[in-house]
Amino acid sequence: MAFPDLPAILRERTLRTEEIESESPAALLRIYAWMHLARTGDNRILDLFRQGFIKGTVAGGQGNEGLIVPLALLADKERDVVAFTHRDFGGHLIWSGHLVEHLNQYFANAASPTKAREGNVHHGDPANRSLPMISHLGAMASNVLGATDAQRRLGHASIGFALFGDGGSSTGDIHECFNLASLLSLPVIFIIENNGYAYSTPVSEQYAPGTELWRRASGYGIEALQLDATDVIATARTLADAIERTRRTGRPLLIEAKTLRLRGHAAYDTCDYLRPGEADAFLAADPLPRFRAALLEAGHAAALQHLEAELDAFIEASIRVAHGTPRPQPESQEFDVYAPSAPPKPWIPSIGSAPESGAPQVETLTMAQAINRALRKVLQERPESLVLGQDIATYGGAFKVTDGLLADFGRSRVFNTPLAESACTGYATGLALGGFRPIEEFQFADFSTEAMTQISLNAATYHFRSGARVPMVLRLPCGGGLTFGSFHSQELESVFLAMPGLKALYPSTPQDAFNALLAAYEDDNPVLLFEHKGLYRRGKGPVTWDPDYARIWEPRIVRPGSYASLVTYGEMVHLAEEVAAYFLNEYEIEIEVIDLRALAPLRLELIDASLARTHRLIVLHEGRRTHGFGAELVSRLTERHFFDLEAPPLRLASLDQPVPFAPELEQAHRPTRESVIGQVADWIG
Ligand SMILES: Cc1ncc(C[n+]2csc(CCOP(=O)(O)OP(=O)(O)O)c2C)c(N)n1
Ligand SMILES: [Mg+2]
Repeated sequence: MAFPDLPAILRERTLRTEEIESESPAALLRIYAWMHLARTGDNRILDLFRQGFIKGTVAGGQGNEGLIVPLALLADKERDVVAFTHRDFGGHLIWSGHLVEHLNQYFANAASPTKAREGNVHHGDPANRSLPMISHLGAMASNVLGATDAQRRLGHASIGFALFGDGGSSTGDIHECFNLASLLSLPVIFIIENNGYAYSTPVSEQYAPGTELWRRASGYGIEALQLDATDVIATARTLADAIERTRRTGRPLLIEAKTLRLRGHAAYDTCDYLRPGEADAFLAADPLPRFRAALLEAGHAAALQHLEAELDAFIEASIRVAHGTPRPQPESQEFDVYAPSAPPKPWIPSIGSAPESGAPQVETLTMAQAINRALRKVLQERPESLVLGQDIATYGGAFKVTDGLLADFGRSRVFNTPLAESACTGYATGLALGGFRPIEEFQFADFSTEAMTQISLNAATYHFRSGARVPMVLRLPCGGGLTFGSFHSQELESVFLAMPGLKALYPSTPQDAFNALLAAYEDDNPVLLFEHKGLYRRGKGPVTWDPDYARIWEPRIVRPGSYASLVTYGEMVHLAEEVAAYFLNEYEIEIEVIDLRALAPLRLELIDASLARTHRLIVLHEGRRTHGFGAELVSRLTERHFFDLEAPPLRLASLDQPVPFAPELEQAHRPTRESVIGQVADWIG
């Protein structure tokens, strides 16, 4: 069905500063029209939810139109960045798309912007820099920071709008973002939609009485102001000025907007926590009828009547179209958890920074040096690459893996981040959405848990829920055996890979590490690159230009054998080789050692072929046994080879406890040459 024609008044989606300064009637009627559309749309969505046509729940923006409509009209939709909240239906309507497309989202129709994979207001338009929300409050602000920075780096005079509520203002991410935006001097307007409540929690239980949210900004070196978003014209003037100022200064700004939430938290909210008379006071302050009354007073009765009738007919016609739009078909659902990667661009066939002239260049490097070389190559040959992380610039990183990169590539491309893993990962995600390809170093893999939401819920799900790509590499120095204790030694692959959408590589040699960085870099998804700290300087190995570097996504036979297939990865590959050598020398038993290399997506064909020869499976890894990655490997392989196996699979891993500190304790905790030999010998029987 064709989309209903847009009423003439909705064809304009902008508001110029001069128009609001002069209070031009056309501009005021335009603002009113979009407010009316948003309000009536929200109300009709609530009706449709109550009638059972819309599922889940709906959280409306009734009462917030006085803020979001002028803001979205004033924003430059061709270059600015925004992340709307669940109160900002009006903002979505103005930013892009036809009402039917937005309704498709609520109906969860096949043609919805999220392909019906997300409901309610969880859509956006990432191609036009409207970044979709996830439920986790506060999580989108850092994406706005990154995408705004990306726009600025591309030479656009863009600004970003990071919206969140009074409740969201308490999240750690928001505080991290205030600091990050100020530190990096990013032109982002933080807008707190302070409607007095977070679900049922009044602001008196959200932050200390006597404090005010906008005053927080001064501690971060950010200018701030407060506005009353129930006064539409004053709000529009203040916003126009704030936008112009932010575009000019390039500095962040915080606006605390006093706004309203007229229909409670969401469709199911009983609102019985409100104080007596409070609901009436909200209704009395409602910006829409007040603005309408002012327009009537100014003599626009006929125009209002006409536009309301036209808009209401448009809304009903759009609802009819959305209603008749096909439902999603499970059988036709594309399985696009991962973004398909674009065909790789050619690299200069060299491991160095200079084009190679003749014979293949082979150098003997540690793994740390090999990764440094790969980073250098990426920075040299890919202008959209950025390297960021704690202490990675002047200092060269805790493990010196980024040594010298700052000197050669400059601080705009190789830069330190503050100690804020969550916001910095969200910021990197925003950079990736904006056309850059960040490589973020976590000082230790352990600290990536600080960015759990950003990695596994936000970045990892981006493509599935919006179609946008998040190409970024998260470098994770991991693993134990170095007496670093429980918070600097963990293996976190099974924690992250329990969530869909992430890819993961775990190289065990300098050559593989070099290849892995290139392969991870050119993938269009977030890729976890596990780097075992014990391997960084554990001897050297040959590194050369390998045209088949992308084979790193498949396992490799390290050592052939006929008796059993031992599947492992990371530092344990080297231990497995020693164990296999022992069994060959002592018992003439040949164990085939397979280095998995890619933990996600799993490619098991080579292991299938190995098991078809050996009929015996050993899985070895350094992470804990319970819920460890071996559980997945053993069950998948057993499902495929159950009737062929001649012995129960053997699963070797660390103990089910935190990684202990003392060398004696840690030695007993992790698989060692002796413990693995003992367990394999018992298993052979
Ligand atoms: C991190 C996080 N914790 C809890 C929730 C559950 N939750 C959803 S909305 C909401 C209240 C939000 O209040 P506020 O930020 O003031 O926004 P408002 O709904 O008032 O616009 C809560 C607690 C969530 N979405 N995210
Ligand atoms: Mg609130």
